[in-house]
Amino acid sequence: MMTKSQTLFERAKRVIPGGVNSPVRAFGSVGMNPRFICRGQKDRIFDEDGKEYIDFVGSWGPMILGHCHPAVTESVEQAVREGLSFGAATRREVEMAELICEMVPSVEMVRMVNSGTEAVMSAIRTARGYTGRNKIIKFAGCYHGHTDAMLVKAGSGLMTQGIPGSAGVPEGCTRDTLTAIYNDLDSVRELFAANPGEIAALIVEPVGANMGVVLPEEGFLEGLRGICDQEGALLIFDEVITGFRLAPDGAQGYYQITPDLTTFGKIIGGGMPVGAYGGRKEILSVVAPLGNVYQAGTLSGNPVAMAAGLAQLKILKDTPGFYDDLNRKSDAFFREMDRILTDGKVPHCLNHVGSLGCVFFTEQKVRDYTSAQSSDTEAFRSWFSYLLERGVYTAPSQFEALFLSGVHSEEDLAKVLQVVRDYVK
Ligand code: KE4
Repeated sequence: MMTKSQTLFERAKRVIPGGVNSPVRAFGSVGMNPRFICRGQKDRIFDEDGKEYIDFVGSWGPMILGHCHPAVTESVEQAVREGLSFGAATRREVEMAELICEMVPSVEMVRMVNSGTEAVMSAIRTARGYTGRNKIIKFAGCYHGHTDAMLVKAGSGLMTQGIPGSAGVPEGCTRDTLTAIYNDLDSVRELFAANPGEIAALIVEPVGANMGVVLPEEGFLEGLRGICDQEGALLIFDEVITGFRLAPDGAQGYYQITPDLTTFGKIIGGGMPVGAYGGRKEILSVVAPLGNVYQAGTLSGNPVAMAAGLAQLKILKDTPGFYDDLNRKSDAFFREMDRILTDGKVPHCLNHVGSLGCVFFTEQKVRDYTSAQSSDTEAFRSWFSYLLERGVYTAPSQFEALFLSGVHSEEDLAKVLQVVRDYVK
């Protein structure tokens, strides 16, 4: 007898490539069928067969307040009743832009788009338009969405499937994309030396979260800031994951490094399709209609999406101690998980910062794309399925992150740690 999820998956595969609208959802690398989720509530999600899970994916980052937060739901309901979309200027877009500029000091001006991919694509075009240069440096293992120029040694689903590049991307689209090694400043200096005066920008995930979680080592982010200043290139922080997650002002606040441009997504939409890119006024002034770098979008700044994002960001900004509590709770959780795996003599490397974490099954310290790839994906597969069968829903790929939210209860986290103890046994 097929489960409802299996029946839906068979139907989906007939009409959607791979049966999913994003490869990371396919459960391919863990050799299982995806669970079709029908609803969520706080830190729980429920599948079509009535199974309940403690959710550590949280829609890959957006659900930092958990599912169906009443204030977010109410704000969306209100907006929906006024009209879904006008393609005209609206009040909520101004409020959203003002709120992002207030919460992230390095952002003086910001443009809304519909996804993190669009935010990165637009930020890169802006950097090229502002500097008049073409080349871009990215890091192996970092994922910046699926815009052509970024599909070079990318992380996330490409790393999971072992396709560092993508078919359908002509050489001309990636000719100007240079790849450096995360946590290796010399590899960045070499690229600048080999391409003097040609590099428009360097884009980095200030915490790598698409090759599993890889932390910036002491001096790495500061080093990037210094090199970009020296070379007249823009430093772009891709904070689609870390933005409004590590701190109100994201990784740039957490690590106290000021980028020239920042890309956002996920949390700023509260679960609705939203991306944004912003930075210094003089840089954003090149963007049409103010300047001659063109970027547009039918649903950019959509009032319903803004309503969801505004409600979520306001709670994050106005809840006293939200980040201290979330980061303290998460730190304790990951440290205890690490201790259980160490005591159980499970070869692993657990990287975590704030409410982001990842368990690699390797003896190595994971600090870049190569060391991340040393993880035993078979061991990961057994870990993943053991947890899933016991109601713990984590990313179905070694090269993704675990996300905690403000509503993951101490009781639920204790339950998960007990499952990990049982796993180790
Ligand atoms: P979207 O286009 O998926 O909204 O954002 C692209 C993106 C850009 N930058 C960073 C640092 C990102 O992590 C992402 C998207 N992250 C993946 C999960 N690792 C999204 C999940 C998916 O592709 O379905």
